[in-house]
Amino acid sequence: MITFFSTQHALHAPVWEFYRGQRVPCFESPARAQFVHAELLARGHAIRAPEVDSTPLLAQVHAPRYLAFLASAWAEWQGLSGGQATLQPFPSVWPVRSLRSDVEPANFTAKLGLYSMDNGTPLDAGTWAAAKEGADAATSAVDLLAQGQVRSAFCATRPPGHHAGPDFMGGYCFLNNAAVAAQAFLQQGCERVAVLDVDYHHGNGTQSIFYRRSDVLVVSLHGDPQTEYPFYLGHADETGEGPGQGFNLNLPLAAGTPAAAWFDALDLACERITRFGAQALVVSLGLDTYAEDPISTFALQPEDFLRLGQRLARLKIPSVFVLEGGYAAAALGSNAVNVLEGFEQG
Ligand code: OKP
Ligand code: ZN
Repeated sequence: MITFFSTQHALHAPVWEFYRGQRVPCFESPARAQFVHAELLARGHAIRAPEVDSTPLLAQVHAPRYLAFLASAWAEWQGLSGGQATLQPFPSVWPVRSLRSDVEPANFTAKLGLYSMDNGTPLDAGTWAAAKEGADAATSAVDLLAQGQVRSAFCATRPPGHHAGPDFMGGYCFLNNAAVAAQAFLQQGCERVAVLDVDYHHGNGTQSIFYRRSDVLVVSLHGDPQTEYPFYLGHADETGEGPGQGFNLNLPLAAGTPAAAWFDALDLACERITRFGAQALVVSLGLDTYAEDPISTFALQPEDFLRLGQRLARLKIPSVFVLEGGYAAAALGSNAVNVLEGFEQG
């Protein structure tokens, strides 16, 4: 499969996050993309650098003031941190219910809270550059498919994107690459695009971006938000709103769900995508459904990722895969490439 990768991902390398009351090394690390890159090379897949600028599409997916904040956040943080490169900004205050989020404060910490859904998504000096490269990869992949030579492509990028909403970051995500890809397909003339999110965590950002629209169907299989991140979205009764009514499908599964039940849900997801008549598919490819994932509870084995790819191939829709989660880093490459090769086997 033709894949997109850039070493710029490594410019986003925050050192630690909070986990159960402790400072722990970031689960979402540069090593993840390195393992994927190595496996793509080893198994003979073509690797290209992203070359198409996603700026116009980003403006359709994210709010201007959020993009402006992200692009300048590190420079602004330097004023508060005294330029100490090891200090990471974390939000400490949020505009919850009854507080105003329509006015952007001048204070940096206040802005950081306004544009964050959690304190688990540290910004780094190169966050903007790395995230922008991921959005450029998504745009490049769709452009490649639009040229008509190939019917699938994969973006081996990080940080992930599916938790990033119209105007907020969260869950290790800053720019919503899957939404950028969907928007790019529309721009190329598709009338109906499906996003299928198979990451362990509900893609709340993608859902929110398209919640009131019928041109992009969003379908997600994920750990039940009653117990799993992102907790505040991803329930089965979220079906879309206004013109988007009926164009959002959530298939939450209890923590610990075995692989057989996961594949049953995948069938339901695929049937909905077929009934929608999607002309293009964006797959938010999280591999944290793997049994050995350190922060997730599903039970997929390496061979199940081949089977996932094979099932998606049966949809017979031009498909762009974008990398989301997956934190058993050493197995991430082989699990991801298994999906791609399963897809190519059809
Ligand atoms: C991102 B993706 C608190 C730990 C919570 C949030 C999980 C984000 C998963 N520091 N982490 O969907 O794989
Ligand atoms: Zn995830």
